[in-house]
Amino acid sequence: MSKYLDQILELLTDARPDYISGQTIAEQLNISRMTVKKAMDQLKAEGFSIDSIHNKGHQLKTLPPTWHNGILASIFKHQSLIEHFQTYPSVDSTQQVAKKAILNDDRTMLILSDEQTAGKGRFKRVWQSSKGKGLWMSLVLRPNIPFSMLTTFNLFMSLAISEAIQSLSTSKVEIKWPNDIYIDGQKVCGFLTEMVANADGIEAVICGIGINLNHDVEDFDDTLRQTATSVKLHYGQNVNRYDFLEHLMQCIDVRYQQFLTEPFTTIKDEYIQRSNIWNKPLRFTEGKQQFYGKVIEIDDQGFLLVVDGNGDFHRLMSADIDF
Ligand code: BTX
Repeated sequence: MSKYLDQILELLTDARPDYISGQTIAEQLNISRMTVKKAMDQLKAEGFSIDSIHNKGHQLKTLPPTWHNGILASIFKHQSLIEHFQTYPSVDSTQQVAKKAILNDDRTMLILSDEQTAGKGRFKRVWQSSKGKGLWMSLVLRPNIPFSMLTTFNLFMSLAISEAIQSLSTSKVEIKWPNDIYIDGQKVCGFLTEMVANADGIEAVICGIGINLNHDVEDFDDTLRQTATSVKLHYGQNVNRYDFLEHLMQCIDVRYQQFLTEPFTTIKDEYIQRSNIWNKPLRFTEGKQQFYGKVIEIDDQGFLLVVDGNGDFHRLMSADIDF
């Protein structure tokens, strides 16, 4: 097992769509050409689509349908949001992996897995995360902000995620306050934000994002078939997960910088345009309390103002909404 696979994958990805010679790889990594050849054979044996031509070198023809640190390192070389990546074929939950990872590491991070065996939704619900079909990731950010500012974090994130999905979807992508993204009345993405704090303030914000990317209808189990959808179903073809992730992270970076420097009012109109909760009767569940009502507005702090059937007003920071 070569220990240079990640570095070689990074160089191959850097060179795309061109070829890179075995000699250049050997020189850059300070290893022998025989070591390069062995690593290349191993990558091919693992299923990577690599074209090798004598006197020309090696070319990574297509990006694989699985996550690899070396490819991510190449793609994210010039961004500053994420300092560290971890990728896995399978984990229980990327949120759990992230929580363990930050115990002895204070960098910003991205944790990605091809599959989650115990993906978490909010309130201990299950998030179905079938192998190779979606983007199951946890983003660890380190905002140096007071606790009170966090109330609007999800609003900025939901705009970023919906914009990334909209770039591929032929139908309108909508935000269902506070944590879901919908297309044509079906859920394509759910995300949740958890905070780790100490006496001095916020240590980390861990944002877990689940996006159904390449599911066909039959990939959802019976419980979700009516209510869930995927990006592919509104794009008409398979989504390249690396390209999508790259674009998503650009959208997140833009909205995150805005979150750090500007008030919610800056994006309030855009947020309202994208939301699917207006002018309809809705059922709200907040803890054990449940009531029917209509949304009046989102206030400048990102709270939802709702009037119920009795004419009573509610100011909600988080709730489950059913149409
Ligand atoms: P939520 O509690 O709002 O949504 C969970 C509900 O959504 C479930 O009860 C089910 O009805 C439905 N659901 C479950 N899986 C899917 C799916 N794949 N597509 C559409 N609907 C579904 C939303 O929670 C927050 C989900 C965050 C998931 C990410 S994935 C990466 C990270 N790691 C982890 O364990 N969770 C987060």
